[in-house]
Amino acid sequence: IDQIVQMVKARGRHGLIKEYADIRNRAPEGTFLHARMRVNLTKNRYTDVLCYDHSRVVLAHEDGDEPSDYINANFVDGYKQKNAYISTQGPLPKTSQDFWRMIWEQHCLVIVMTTRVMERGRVKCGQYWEPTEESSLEFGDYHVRTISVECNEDYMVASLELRNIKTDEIRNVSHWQFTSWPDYGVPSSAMAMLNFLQKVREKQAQLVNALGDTWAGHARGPPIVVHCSAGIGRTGTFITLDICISRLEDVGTADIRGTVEKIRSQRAYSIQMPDQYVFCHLALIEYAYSRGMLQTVDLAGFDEREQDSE
Ligand code: PTR
Ligand code: PTR
Ligand code: PTR
Repeated sequence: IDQIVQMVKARGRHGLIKEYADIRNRAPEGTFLHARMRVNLTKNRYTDVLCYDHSRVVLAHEDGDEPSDYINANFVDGYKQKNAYISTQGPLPKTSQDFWRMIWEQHCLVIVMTTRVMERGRVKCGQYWEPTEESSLEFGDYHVRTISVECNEDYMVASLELRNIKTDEIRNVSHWQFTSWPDYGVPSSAMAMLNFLQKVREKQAQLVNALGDTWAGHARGPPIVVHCSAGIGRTGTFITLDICISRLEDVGTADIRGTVEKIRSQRAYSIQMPDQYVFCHLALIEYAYSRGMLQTVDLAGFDEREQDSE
């Protein structure tokens, strides 16, 4: 971690922004054929945020007038864990049913939402769950009931009950919404975000434990679903930090650039703004400091503007 601090200090904000530009300039490595199919076009929230074929979450085929296995969602590997996450866009009214179908089919226990439903007067995500207790919504074969809601300064936790109407089975899903993260931006407090992340991990661990040995061989359980509006900027930032923190705790180091590149190979465009890339570095250092892995943090000069050499 000391090396990371040195590296961040040496590059400065300007250097990190350049590094991010390099990552971003690389062409996507994969195809978007399913995302571009005519029947699927309206299932993408943003026409310019498509989903790779090779890592997409394939829905089970269903009978019906419009069978489709497409949702704008990708599996993303975690630290020493394949498919630790599903990165996805904020559900649209039209895709909420598919979203719940995905949760059901992948046996997901925890949903992380890093956007608000409305931002700056624009709808960023569908209301696919009820934010008030003892109310419910129905999407096709799925009934979603909100059992309890806990409000905190920067996040809200809802305990949901997901019922498969066809089979009459019920499962619990824990919904974690971080409410103080502006789109195209970074949270004002890294600590608030890191606390939130820690609580999400604890919840996932607790729910996986409660399942007993159902997940034998997959010690950390089913994927955590992470979404914002497009499912790239804030979602990518959250996942980058989660992976880097896991590695930091395991072996005392982290590779932010490599992590971002790996995530982008599974969910195209992940981490959308230069500031989000910078934030990952600063938040990781803050995390290390808060855990006593660093005695001091000296980043003097980090924000100084360098002369552009071109
Ligand atoms: N054994 C399954 C796998 O390896 O993917 C995991 C699994 C987990 C299967 C949960 C079923 C599960 O839940 P339920 O019994 O509620 O369908
Ligand atoms: N076309 C959209 C745009 O207006 O930029 C795509 C987009 C929207 C990209 C939101 C990223 C966004 O942020 P996030 O992934 O954090 O929701
Ligand atoms: N409206 C978005 C933007 O201009 O930022 C659309 C967009 C989203 C464009 C992602 C490109 C994106 O990814 P990248 O440049 O990282 O390939």
